[in-house]
Amino acid sequence: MGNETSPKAIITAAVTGAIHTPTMSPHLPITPRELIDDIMSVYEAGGAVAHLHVRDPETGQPKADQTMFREVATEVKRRCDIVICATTGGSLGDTVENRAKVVSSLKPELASLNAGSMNFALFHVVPKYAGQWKYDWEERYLSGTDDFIFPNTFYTIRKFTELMGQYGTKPEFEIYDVGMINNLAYLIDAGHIKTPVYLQFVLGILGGIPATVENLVFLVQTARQQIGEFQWSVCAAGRTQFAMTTHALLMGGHARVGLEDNLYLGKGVLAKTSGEQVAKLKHIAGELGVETATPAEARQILGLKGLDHVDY
Ligand code: KMH
Ligand code: ZN
Repeated sequence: MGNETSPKAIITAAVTGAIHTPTMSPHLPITPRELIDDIMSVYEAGGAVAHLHVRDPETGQPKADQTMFREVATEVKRRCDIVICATTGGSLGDTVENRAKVVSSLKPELASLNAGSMNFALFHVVPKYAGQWKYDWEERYLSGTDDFIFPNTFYTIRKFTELMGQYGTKPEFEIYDVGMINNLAYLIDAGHIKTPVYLQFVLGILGGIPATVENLVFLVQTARQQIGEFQWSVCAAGRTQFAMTTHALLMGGHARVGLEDNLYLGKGVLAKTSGEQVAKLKHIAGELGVETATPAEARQILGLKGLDHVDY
């Protein structure tokens, strides 16, 4: 299903995101230096793509700061050829305009493009950390999501698509629920989105589709019926990360790990780096007889413009 043209699996790692907060793990990368080190751990473990958010280095709060995006991307490019997938999801509550800036600024090879609106909910984790918060923004940020819509309207998706088209940035469409496939199918039919598309199925976010094998099969089948040929990857929240990414590998998909999605390496064991999770998944892939892609092979599979054409 899907990915018939790709014999190798792309391992992506999302190194920090905008979901977890500093209280939850001392290993969550915050500063540009920590982000660079974490991306290098991903590269050294065999990851081909690093999905990048940045944070306020003082407080750890997610913040789409263009200087920090540039600092991290430039240093990573100096050290290795990993593909950088810049976030346009940004931080919860950020404006669409601010979220888009990284595309015109870095002109990255790949950027996330969220395929629909949803109540992106994190409030349910708050009780677990009661009385332990390191920073006062954390509890407020997470609690506020019980009344928060992550806005990605048809208009917004079209605008992001046009912007990425202008700079040759390939969209990685984030699909949090099955209706978002319908959104993309409509926009493809209407001529707004070019094919072949690259889909990232994001499972297990509260407000989105639960992380089950049945749902993963359902998502891939629905996309096949609605869209036809496409490349796809899977990431999953928390403890479902390795079960879902392993299933993706078995189904011929690509897979994403990283501390944005899950802070743990196994039950009760915090991952020290995103690279540790990449190494674990690469080992699983090896056991399953699935070869993993180098950054150069990932560029070929996804049809990326190459590092000579970015602006960092
Ligand atoms: N910022 C989160 C709401 C993305 O990177 O495009 C979702 C997110 C998606 O992290
Ligand atoms: Zn992200």
